[in-house]
Amino acid sequence: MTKSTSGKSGTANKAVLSWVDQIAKLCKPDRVYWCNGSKAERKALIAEAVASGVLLKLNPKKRPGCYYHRSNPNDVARVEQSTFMCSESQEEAGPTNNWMAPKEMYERLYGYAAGSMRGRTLYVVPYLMGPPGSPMAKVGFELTDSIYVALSMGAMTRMGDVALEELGNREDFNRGLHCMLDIHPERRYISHFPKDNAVISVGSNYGGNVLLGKKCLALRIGSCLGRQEGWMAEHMLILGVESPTGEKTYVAAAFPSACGKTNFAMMMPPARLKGWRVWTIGDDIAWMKPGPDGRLYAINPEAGYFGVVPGTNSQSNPAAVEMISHDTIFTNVALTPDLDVWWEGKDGSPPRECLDWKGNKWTPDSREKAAHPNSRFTAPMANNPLLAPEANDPQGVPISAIIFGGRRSDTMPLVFQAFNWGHGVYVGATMGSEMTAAAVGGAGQVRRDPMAMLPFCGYHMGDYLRHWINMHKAIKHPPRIFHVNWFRKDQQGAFLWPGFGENMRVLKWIVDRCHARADAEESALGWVPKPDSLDLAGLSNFTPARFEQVQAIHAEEWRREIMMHEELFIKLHTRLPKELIFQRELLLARL
Ligand code: GTP
Ligand code: SPV
Ligand code: MN
Repeated sequence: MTKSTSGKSGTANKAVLSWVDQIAKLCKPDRVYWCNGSKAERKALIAEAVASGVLLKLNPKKRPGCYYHRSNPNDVARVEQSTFMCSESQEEAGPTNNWMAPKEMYERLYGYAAGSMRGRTLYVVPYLMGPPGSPMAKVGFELTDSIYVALSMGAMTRMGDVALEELGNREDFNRGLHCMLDIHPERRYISHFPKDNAVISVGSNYGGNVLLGKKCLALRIGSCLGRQEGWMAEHMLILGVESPTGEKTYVAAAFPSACGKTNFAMMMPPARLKGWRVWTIGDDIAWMKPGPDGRLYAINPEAGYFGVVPGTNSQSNPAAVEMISHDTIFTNVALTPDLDVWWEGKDGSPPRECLDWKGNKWTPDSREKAAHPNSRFTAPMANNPLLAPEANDPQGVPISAIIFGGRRSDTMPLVFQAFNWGHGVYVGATMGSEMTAAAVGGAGQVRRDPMAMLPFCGYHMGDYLRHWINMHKAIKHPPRIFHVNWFRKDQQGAFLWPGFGENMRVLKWIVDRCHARADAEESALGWVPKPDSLDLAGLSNFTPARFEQVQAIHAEEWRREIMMHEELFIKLHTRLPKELIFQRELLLARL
């Protein structure tokens, strides 16, 4: 029943069929193509994308199975000002989301969608978020006129018949519609309708705006579902740490966009920490639910990585270098004359000449960057040499530690541990980070980004923080909570901490803390490693003075920091859990 062939529907699910029919009548495509997710189909779709110029085949000797894509230069990142939560009331969406009444938004977007696929193909993309058979998995459909989106969804999710099989005749699927229109910022809307489990995205063809399983379903709609159903949808990587004795400890970490999740999840530890290994379960999103044993279990709903390219090299992320050496789609990097790709921070020296991400001639003297700072790779997780087999475990993995971390040049030390869950929620809730190229506008400015979810929480942020506090009661053995900052700088503007693989030293302390075998001392912020409880041997130039500098807590910086906590709290005041105000008082007293 669920075997589709040559673009025909492979489902008898009436709710699906009638909705697809309704959208096709609205958008009026010349052709409706149902994706089945087979290898043969992928090959055929790629050939079609190459023929129409959407993809360029890269040099098969240098990058077998790889393709190059350029997005419209006005469409290179998520756009938060065009992202809307169309809840029943504005109060539900809260002060951190844009809101429009659902009826009004439907009218506007159906207006744009009407007839917009004339002369085009509508791809019906069924997809499954989560391992097949997982009680936490969810099915979505993306109806899109973008072959780039159909192909990307094929790498990022479990796409095709597998999703139809999982859904059967149920009606609880996410209804996603994506219309490219003319890729104009004025007609760009990424709109979510939590009551209908629906998403409509128009006017973009870039990443998080249009791969509707990712930020739209797995986080914005997912966070709404999680609150109702007693689980958590988080902007977190998931990794497994293997110790020299073979013990495995699972860790989830929330860092804001372009702040190091993919790198941390694929970390290669330094030789010094012999026998310690990291395995990837997910690099961007975690769905977490209390299990029968009282621990918090996490799955990665995705099946691929849409990762930041610049800075990827054999020092920073050797596993990613290997992963993207084949069967990868590159978006907005530079193109070399021999049909390979280049980006700032790649191994080796820059090409003498190439085409930049816009297609203009570029030389090392050019003032602009060759690759867009938010250029990305799209690769299936199966190609990650560090993939943990548990990434396909329907039950997920039990989380021992949750780590929060922002990008902060000052104020925040390298690492500290929260005293308890309530304090940890405060640490996550008040997290600040410098904005990055992953979203349009504001790069470099510090803003509050609670749990790295500011752009992704689908309802009132105050209620979200309440949900975090409530979850404690549902988890008998809650994960320990930590905060890290890889980005603190010295007076000269250089990073104090070497980062990347060396982050294993911090992760080891975190894991050892979870197993009650690492020392710590109390500070105003929380538990911090004693100078000798963090293994720093073999780190060149990392003197004890440097360690003190990276861990320092400066009173005047913290006075400013707490004022910034206050700004967020004032914004959320009508629904801010009182527990957080209490935590703030405790912090003030400790400082
Ligand atoms: P999204 O996919 O946008 O959610 O981002 P992400 O959190 O997965 O970020 P990613 O790992 O791709 O890192 C983004 C940028 O941070 C890259 O340019 C990295 O080079 C840089 N970065 C990652 N880890 C470290 C680190 O430990 N130290 C320093 N200095 N930079 C890092
Ligand atoms: C992010 O911005 O957090 C990303 C990239 O992971 S995107 O898919 O564009 O949202
Ligand atoms: Mn992300």
